[in-house]
Amino acid sequence: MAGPAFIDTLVDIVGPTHVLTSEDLTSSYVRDWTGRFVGSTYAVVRPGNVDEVARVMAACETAGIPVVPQGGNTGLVGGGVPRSGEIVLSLTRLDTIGRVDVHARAVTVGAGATIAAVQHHAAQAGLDYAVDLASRGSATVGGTIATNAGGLRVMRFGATRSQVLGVEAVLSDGRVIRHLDGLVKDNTGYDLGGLLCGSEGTLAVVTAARLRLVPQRPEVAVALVGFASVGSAIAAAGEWSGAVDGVEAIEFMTASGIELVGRHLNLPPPFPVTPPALLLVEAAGRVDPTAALAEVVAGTQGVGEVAVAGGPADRGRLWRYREAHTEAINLEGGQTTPPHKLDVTLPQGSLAQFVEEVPAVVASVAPAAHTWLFGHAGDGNVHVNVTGVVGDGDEVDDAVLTLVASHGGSISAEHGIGTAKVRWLHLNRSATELEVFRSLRDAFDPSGILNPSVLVPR
Ligand code: 2HG
Ligand code: ZN
Repeated sequence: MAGPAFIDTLVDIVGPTHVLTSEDLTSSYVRDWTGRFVGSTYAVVRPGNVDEVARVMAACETAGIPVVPQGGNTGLVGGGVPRSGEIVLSLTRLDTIGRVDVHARAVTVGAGATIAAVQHHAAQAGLDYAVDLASRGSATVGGTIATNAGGLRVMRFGATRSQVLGVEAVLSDGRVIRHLDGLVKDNTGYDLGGLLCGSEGTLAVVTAARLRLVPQRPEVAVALVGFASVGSAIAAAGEWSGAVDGVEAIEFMTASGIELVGRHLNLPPPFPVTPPALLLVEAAGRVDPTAALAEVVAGTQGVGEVAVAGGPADRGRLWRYREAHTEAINLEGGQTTPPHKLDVTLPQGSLAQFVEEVPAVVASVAPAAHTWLFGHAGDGNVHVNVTGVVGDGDEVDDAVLTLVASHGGSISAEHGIGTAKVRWLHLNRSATELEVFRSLRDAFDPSGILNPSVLVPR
């Protein structure tokens, strides 16, 4: 374990103001956003460049001290907080953003740059970064690479892995791998950048990335559409994926979620009577998609009330119902019972049945709990959030994830495994796959100091 001499070593590398040891300074780094995953640390280290990251890692390896790399600490599966007293390596100071290469449509950015900052920078050059998520103001490029974050536009542009053209990363012994040329065609062996996407800080510490940018889509249409039943909403999501040009997001909500958001965040209901199920759909392109979207919506079975956004502010108003779900659910859970977040994907054909079944399955093991359902219907991705869970609530996770697996779904659509889902990874990954995972960890990090508690724990 780290001692005063080791702290001095860290101070020599990054300077005294960037080694935090007192509890009041480290508290926001040891606790996740929901308050469900809380740990402790001897020190938070905040290097300012890749050389400092390399020296910190070399020092940790020599001393045998485990490290949890951390970006904006917006993760939801307990993968970025020190659950077993590890040192926290915060990458937020590596926030440089390079010049946009307009012809190649790419930019090189530091791991600590936020998604909002990258989007803003790209916009100055008439481009956009395709990954978007409600936590855009805090989530960092490094963290979203480590978790292969998905977000709101996966159906059009893919998740983070599809945007990464190359990475710079520090290995556990301090050596640096750097492949940032970002050539469109580059068939020179293993795609290490692709492998680091979703590796959850277990293989190397991402310090920079070359990111693909996409053209801006200046004409945007957003509609909030009510349905009489969950089944008809899910069926419509499947239909619209292929039928609406430039569709970027089809988001699912229920009446209880809308009511919750209204109650905690003081939003007026979107319709006089909130329908049982709702889809928020966004399409964008060079040509105004409003008329085409309205036509497809009007021709869809089961559609009730429809609100079409009248301009950018109105689009924000409609999106707020969806984006505020996470915050409202946390407020509902309160400090003492933070929600269980089960981020899962189902095959499109099973999605409606799963959504109908899951509240009763949760109630069968936790009668006092409440199940909230929302998510990215266009990707088959439902966020099953459960509040009012007493104790560790493993029986809730077990019931939901077993149901997911029985439908041929994935126990983690976009948040990762972290420490929260380690016990259930076998539902999706064979023993042989897990052996290969362990061999990869050993190859990248033979001393076993990188994020030891997550994914396939050391
Ligand atoms: C979202 O889609 C995020 O808003 C968070 O993935 C989901 O709070 C959640 O469970
Ligand atoms: Zn999501």
